[in-house]
Amino acid sequence: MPHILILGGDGYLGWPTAMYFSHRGYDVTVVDNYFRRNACLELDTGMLYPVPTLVQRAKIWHEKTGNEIKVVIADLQDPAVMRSLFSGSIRYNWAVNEEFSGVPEVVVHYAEQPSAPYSLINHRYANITLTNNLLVTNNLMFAVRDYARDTHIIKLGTMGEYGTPNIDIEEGWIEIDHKGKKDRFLFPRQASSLYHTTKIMDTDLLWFGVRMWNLRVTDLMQGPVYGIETEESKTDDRLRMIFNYDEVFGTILNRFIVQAVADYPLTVYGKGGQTRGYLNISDTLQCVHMSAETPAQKGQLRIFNQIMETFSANELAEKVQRVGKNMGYDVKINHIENPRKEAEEHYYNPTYQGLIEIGVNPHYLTDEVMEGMFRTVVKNKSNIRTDVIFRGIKWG
Ligand code: USQ
Repeated sequence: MPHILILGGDGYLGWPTAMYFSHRGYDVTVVDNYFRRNACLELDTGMLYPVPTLVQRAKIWHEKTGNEIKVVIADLQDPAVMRSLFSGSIRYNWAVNEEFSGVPEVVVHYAEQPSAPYSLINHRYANITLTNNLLVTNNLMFAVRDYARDTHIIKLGTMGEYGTPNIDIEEGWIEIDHKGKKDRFLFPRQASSLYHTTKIMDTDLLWFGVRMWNLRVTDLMQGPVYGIETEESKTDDRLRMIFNYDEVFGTILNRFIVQAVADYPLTVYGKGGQTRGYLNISDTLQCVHMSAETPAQKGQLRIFNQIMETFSANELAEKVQRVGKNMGYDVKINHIENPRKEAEEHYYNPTYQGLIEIGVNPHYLTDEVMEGMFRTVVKNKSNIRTDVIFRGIKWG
């Protein structure tokens, strides 16, 4: 059984990824310091439903499937913690078999502060974002360099690294012909928040590690994710992922569906022409899985744009309104002053073929998918707190 290490295993994507790989026969270890849960408590963001701790979920998963997901609760900003995961001196907070699973063949790096608004609340939150994201990435790079040079690093990047340039967005790289000579460079990046800036810096750190020490890295430039369940989470309510609908940690479509159910007018920021590439959470798992199954070469930084289709904020609002109407909800759309500093009308034409070429089978945002999300949200309607939906964290 290949051993996969999932950093940030408690989060919206981390826990479903852990179950997905465990279900497919991988030996899984997850690490988390509960950053997301603590930040949600500190900022009073609310969640759609309570989620058992990581240790509790690993126990429930084991009871139901017989599969073990080993759990480490620790802060990966501490280099000693990161190194222990590769050297074998690791201490598990929960494991059936306490023996070290061996140097991981694959490590998936989700252990980051993932919210653009959080990174711009004020100077303190900007610093937390920068320190956490850059230190964890650097600690990972050095641990792999020192103990596990063959280990394939799959790091979650973001489409927001590219911003919204007025040219087509390539998959990570661009060939530049300059004064009669050609070379290949990372595609120009221009982040739309400090969080996105840390993701650019992560990419640059790992690109350095690839060139210096022949590391093997896949960087997945992911767009905003939507969805509230996966094949594995559906089997037991206690195995569901953390789900946020607040301004800080909720992503647009997840927020809009909750807003529709709560009879809260959809919060389209500004003109609503902001276009992004989106994907279903089940496709995130597929993309990470296919990347793990086809590792990058030694000395290769492989970059994929991890999106399945593009929509503007207006298009998403209209879809939610239409599907909501069919289900008996009178969904209103409200264009509110944009708290962010971003282009509200722009060209957007990214390439996203690479993941399909390695075997990912895309799922699209159909009415059925949205109806399923509505149904799950309705079941938890009594937990929705309308006071956390909009707080107006300003970029400016
Ligand atoms: N938006 C609204 N109304 C809302 C929320 C968002 O109009 O109530 C707009 C935003 O202004 C933005 C777009 O929808 O133009 C997407 O916003 P989002 O909050 O869904 O996503 P974002 O802040 O960009 O960040 C999310 C994840 C982040 C990931 C990123 C991918 O939180 O971890 O990296 O999506 S991307 O957007 O491609 O950079």
